[in-house]
Amino acid sequence: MTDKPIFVTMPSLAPLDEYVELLKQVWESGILTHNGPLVQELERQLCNTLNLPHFVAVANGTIAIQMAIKALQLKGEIITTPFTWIATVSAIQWEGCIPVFCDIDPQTLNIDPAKIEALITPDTVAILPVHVFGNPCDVEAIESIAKKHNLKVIYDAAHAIGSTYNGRSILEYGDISATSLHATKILNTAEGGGCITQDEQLNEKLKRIRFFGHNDQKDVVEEGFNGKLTEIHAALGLANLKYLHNILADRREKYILYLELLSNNPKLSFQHSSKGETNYSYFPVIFESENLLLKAVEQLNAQNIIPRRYFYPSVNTYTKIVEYQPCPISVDISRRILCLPLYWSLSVDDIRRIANIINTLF
Ligand code: T4K
Repeated sequence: MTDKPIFVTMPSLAPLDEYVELLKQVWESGILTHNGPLVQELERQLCNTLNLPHFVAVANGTIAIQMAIKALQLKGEIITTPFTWIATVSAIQWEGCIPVFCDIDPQTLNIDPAKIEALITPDTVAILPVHVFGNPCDVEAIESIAKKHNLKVIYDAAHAIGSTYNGRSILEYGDISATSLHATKILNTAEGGGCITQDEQLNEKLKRIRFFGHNDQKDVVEEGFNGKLTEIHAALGLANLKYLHNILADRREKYILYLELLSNNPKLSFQHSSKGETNYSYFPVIFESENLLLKAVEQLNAQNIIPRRYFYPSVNTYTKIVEYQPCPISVDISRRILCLPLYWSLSVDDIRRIANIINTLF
């Protein structure tokens, strides 16, 4: 047993002195927020690193989804996945839209494109899939359905910085992608997020929505709110961004090691990627039954190892806030899936130990 708990994740943090060096600029300028120089620099560097045309940095990933819905002026039904964090669905509802749940593909754990069309009604305005655990959705199939039915596409790319599709950042796809820079994500600003679009005018609109609907002259030209990221958060993002490639490579190695250690276990199965390349941001394991999962959690917890049941329960069953709609695959998977610890400072020995605890259970 370890003294310190091993959590499902730990933030990747740059050396403190590199962060402090950036903070000195904030102390010197006195600019703490309102699209200051460090926010702009973070946006520029994210565009360069990920080869994106634009990046609008915002306060968190949830507000990024809300801003995307607002910018596209959506009112009506939005087809989304129930296998997600509650934020995907609460953002839809906060923007006055209705979530319609489409079941998932049991292999990729993403929305199943083959099930989308049956859910389209005259009130459908958009599709909002999630690149679950960084695994890219089948963006081509989704785009062709959207084109055929004249629907907008917003990707919840909260997990997906560093994931690619056809060699391009997955954040380039859809009318808008919304990502998260939360402490638990591959790249973090403690709290933070971003909206990404290819469309110049939409990009300008997103910037206005982030800042109360102000234009450059501070006139209020449309409905907006406060979605700003602070300079303190942007400084952390800039410090951490230098290490993004190392972190991605490290996750990939650790993910592959887990797979090697666990893939012969007949009681377990794993997320499959479709066409794109994941960023390996989580290591989800699907157990043969919920009972086995609960046993694994008990054994791991006894050793001070704290995995997490992402995503459980399936969001279509949150009947206090959504109308129940059946999605049997998502409900089944959500009961049997567990994310094992995976982060920069996790040692290879700990991964071997965790895999060993699981393998010796059965
Ligand atoms: N869409 C999707 C698909 C999402 O998954 C999320 C968020 C969003 C949208 C919305 O993005 P944000 O608005 O959050 O930017 C975490 C995160 O709060 C949340 O960002 C994330 N998804 C979700 C999947 O997980 P919890 O409840 O698991 O956090 P917590 O506090 O239990 O942390 C997990 C482990 O991480 C802890 O055991 C220890 C470690 N940790 C956590 C924090 C916050 C640290 O070491 N340091 C920290 O500061 O929610």
